[in-house]
Amino acid sequence: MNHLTLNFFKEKKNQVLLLLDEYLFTLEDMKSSEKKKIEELKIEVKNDKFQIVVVGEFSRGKSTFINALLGKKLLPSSVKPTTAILNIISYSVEPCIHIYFHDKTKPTLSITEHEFSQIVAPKDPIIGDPRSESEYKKQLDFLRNISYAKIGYPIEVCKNGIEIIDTPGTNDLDPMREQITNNIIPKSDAAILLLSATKILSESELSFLKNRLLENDIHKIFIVINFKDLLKTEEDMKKVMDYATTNLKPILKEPKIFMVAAKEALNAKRKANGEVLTTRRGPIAVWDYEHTGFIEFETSLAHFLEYERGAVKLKKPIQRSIKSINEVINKQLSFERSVLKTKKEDLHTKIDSIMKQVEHLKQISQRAQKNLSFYLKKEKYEIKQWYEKALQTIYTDALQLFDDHSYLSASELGRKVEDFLGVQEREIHLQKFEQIKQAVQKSMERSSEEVNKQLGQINLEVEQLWKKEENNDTMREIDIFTYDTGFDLVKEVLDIIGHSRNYNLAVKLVLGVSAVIAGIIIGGIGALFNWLSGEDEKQRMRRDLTFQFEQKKIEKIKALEEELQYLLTEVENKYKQVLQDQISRFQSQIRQMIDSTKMEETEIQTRLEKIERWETKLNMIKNSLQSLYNELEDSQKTEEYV
Ligand SMILES: Nc1nc2c(ncn2[C@@H]2O[C@H](COP(=O)(O)OP(=O)(O)O)[C@@H](O)[C@H]2O)c(=O)[nH]1
Ligand SMILES: [Mg+2]
Repeated sequence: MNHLTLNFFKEKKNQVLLLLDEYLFTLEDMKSSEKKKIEELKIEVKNDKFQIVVVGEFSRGKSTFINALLGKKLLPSSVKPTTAILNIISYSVEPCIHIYFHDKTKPTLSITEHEFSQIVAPKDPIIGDPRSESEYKKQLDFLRNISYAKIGYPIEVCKNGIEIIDTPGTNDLDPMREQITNNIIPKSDAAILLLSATKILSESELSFLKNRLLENDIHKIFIVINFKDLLKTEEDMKKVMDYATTNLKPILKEPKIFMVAAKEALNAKRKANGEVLTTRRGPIAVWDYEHTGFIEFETSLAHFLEYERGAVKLKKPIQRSIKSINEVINKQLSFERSVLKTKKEDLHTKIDSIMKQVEHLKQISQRAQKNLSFYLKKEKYEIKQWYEKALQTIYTDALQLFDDHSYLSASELGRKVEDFLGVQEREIHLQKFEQIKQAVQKSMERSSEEVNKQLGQINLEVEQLWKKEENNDTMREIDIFTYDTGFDLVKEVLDIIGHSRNYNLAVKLVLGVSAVIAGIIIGGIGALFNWLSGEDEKQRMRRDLTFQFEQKKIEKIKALEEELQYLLTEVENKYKQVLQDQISRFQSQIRQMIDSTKMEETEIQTRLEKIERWETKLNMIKNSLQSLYNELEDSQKTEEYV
């Protein structure tokens, strides 16, 4: 029983991989330097993962729901709210659980399933018993140091590269909310929001949807109403569905809403897998899987992942391969052909001139790199300053709002501040991305002027070889002039960074995981120690809030620093790489020209025939990639009408 399959996507992915192999084979034959790039692209296509994130408030059945998806009771679930941590579940032949700590110098900890359940749900303290209370506090301290847990298990569902992220439950004013909406949901492929059929759409949940999810790609959000089994009649179910639809429509336009009984789905799958389900009172009556609502949900999710995500994800590498083939045909092959057809005395003059130009390019490239490094450092400092100020402003305003409305009840006050923060934090987050983007672009532009000019100059010299040939062979070379030979260094680097797997990973790690956890602790621990103090509620709330903001600011600035550090180093590296690639391309062109001056007429003829064959082959691969691309695009279009 494996409902969640991604067959269409897998098939297309394999076809792309086969075509890339063919392309690589030809590049190998040509001894082209393009090979490295395509090998990296292949790894990227192979390793692509689907991340599904499950979010919701406490006790909505998140852990049970994930267990049901997996068909195995892997995550502990509990009747009372537990202090959860972020869990990342993925496929592994051998079951394993690893705990990662905030402190990166601390080694990861490998633990058993039993130890895991004890960590995630520490036993309640006996209030008044100092030993028990201190034991409890020690356990919470341990939890506080955990960044996230990685759970590997041989689960069918995850075999297709699916990763499931279990997030801690959040309420109003929980800093975790911001992390989930700004960092986890945008980077996941699908987000599942769990609601309860018996407490359908609380104020807090509506506020979460309205204020936090606004800017997200709402297509990928699945609304799942759990606890279907607690509704007695079909009529009740319809009422709950209607209520949810009416309230969600203004926010999500066309929400995908499902109603499930996660606990029953889990039991049905466990039974089907051969597990014997009993309690002390005897065997458990298990629902038919068909009645749990899971089939509808899993089918829709798989469909979405296949057509919308899978197709989108594959289209990018296909486009890049086509671009690469075009470049090889237009730059490498056509170049060599024109060199072979140029008169030898003309070639000698050309070689001298281009060699000098490339020497100059090397010198100014060094200078450009130094300048870039300098400008980026300056920008980094300025972004940090801006960010700190912006955070301070919203937190001050939030406290002011709190004071201005202190006549409200504690819960109304909480909502008021949460609604305000939801919008403001989102805004700053988006501004931050824009600022970083602009800083990178500005710094590169400022340092690239001279280099770009020189690159254009050399390109022009090389191009003149073709221009000369144009007179003899107009038909063949016409392609080159419709093809843009102009090269923009800044655009090229930005393009590479945008595709760089390392960069995506870094952002995922830095923003997605470490920053996230900063949030839970503050919110979670504060809430858990409520029973220790008998202070006036609002006073304590204000103090908690002030403390939370201070901590949040520190953590967020630290996260920004890490993110910038990683990103800016990546920018410098890629910049250097692109420049070097350009220089080596010119150098190999010079070599080709020198070689050509030494060739006999018959050799030249043989070589020209080879070039012809390669070109035909590359065009064939390109056409196949293009039709795959069209097929993917069509699959997305038809999906809209399903
Ligand atoms: N009756 C019923 N109980 C459920 C269902 N799903 C979860 N539960 C129970 O609800 C409680 C909270 O579930 P849990 O998965 O720990 O929620 P989480 O805090 O959101 O992770 C547990 O006692 C579960 O057994 C369901 O579909 N039906
Ligand atoms: Mg849970």
